[in-house]
Amino acid sequence: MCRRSDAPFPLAEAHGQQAAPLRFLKGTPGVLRRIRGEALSHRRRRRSVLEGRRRLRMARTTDPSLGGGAGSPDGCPPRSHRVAGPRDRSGCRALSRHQPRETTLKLYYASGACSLADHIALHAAGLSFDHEEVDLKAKRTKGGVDFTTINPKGYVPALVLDSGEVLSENVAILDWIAQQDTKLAPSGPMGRTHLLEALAFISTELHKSFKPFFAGGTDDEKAKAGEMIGKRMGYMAGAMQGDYVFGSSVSVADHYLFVMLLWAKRAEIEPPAPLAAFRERMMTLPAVQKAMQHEELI
Ligand SMILES: N[C@@H](CCC(=O)N[C@@H](CS)C(=O)NCC(=O)O)C(=O)O
Repeated sequence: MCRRSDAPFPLAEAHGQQAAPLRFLKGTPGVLRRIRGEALSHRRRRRSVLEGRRRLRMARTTDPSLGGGAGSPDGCPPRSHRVAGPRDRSGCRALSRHQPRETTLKLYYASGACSLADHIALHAAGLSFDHEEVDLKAKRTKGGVDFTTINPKGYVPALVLDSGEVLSENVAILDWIAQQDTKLAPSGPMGRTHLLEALAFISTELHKSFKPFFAGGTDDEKAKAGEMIGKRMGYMAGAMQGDYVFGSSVSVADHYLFVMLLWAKRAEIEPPAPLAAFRERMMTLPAVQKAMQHEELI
């Protein structure tokens, strides 16, 4: 007859199953193997959950901008910001709704790089965020962290979301920001699609064409690239629907295009007149001023 062993079988009990003594399973190796296999996979799953929690707590402990550090020995946000109740996935108690939310949104950038577009967009969206400069040659953050542990691609921009998820690629980050503040995207049922169309053009046809200027291209390569950039800027100038890409209001596509125009100036490429005027207009926007001042560009 079945007889419960005194020895606990914690994994089964943790999953609400009856504790099954191994002794009882003697002589039924197939069943034993199956149950052991199941127990192992529970164990493995549990280990990976615990590892995820440990990593999030570690990040919070070492990086105050990720919601912890200061005065929180367990790596969670300060006690005063938490409420009683169940713990979240990282093992911390929930944040109180009556306390200011800890900012975990964080932009990794390099001064004057394409990440300036995201920097401007975050300000334009009125989001509260932290930022840290990255040394792109050494692949180290200002704080001395190996940047490839944050973005394995090793390039900026990288945006750490509140969830801890790391977003890379200008098109995705700018689209995400525009979803947080829909004023930064054109309206209408096709608005987002047209925004992605513009962002993809700026990313793949303009941004990438600058490579010879930043990656030690020859004079010939630079001349060819400059010609191509001029043509594509000509297209962009003709497609402008008003003062900005989509008419009278500024979108994240304008932020990205503006950075391309700053690069054009640096590379001594003369943009078409409407885009030169657009660059000056953009320079007056508070979000642009704030981001450029922070990056010590003005
Ligand atoms: N595909 C990426 C490219 C980003 C990119 O080109 N980043 C440059 C700065 S503008 C960078 O970090 N370069 C350093 C490297 O690639 O090592 C995107 O569109 O976001």
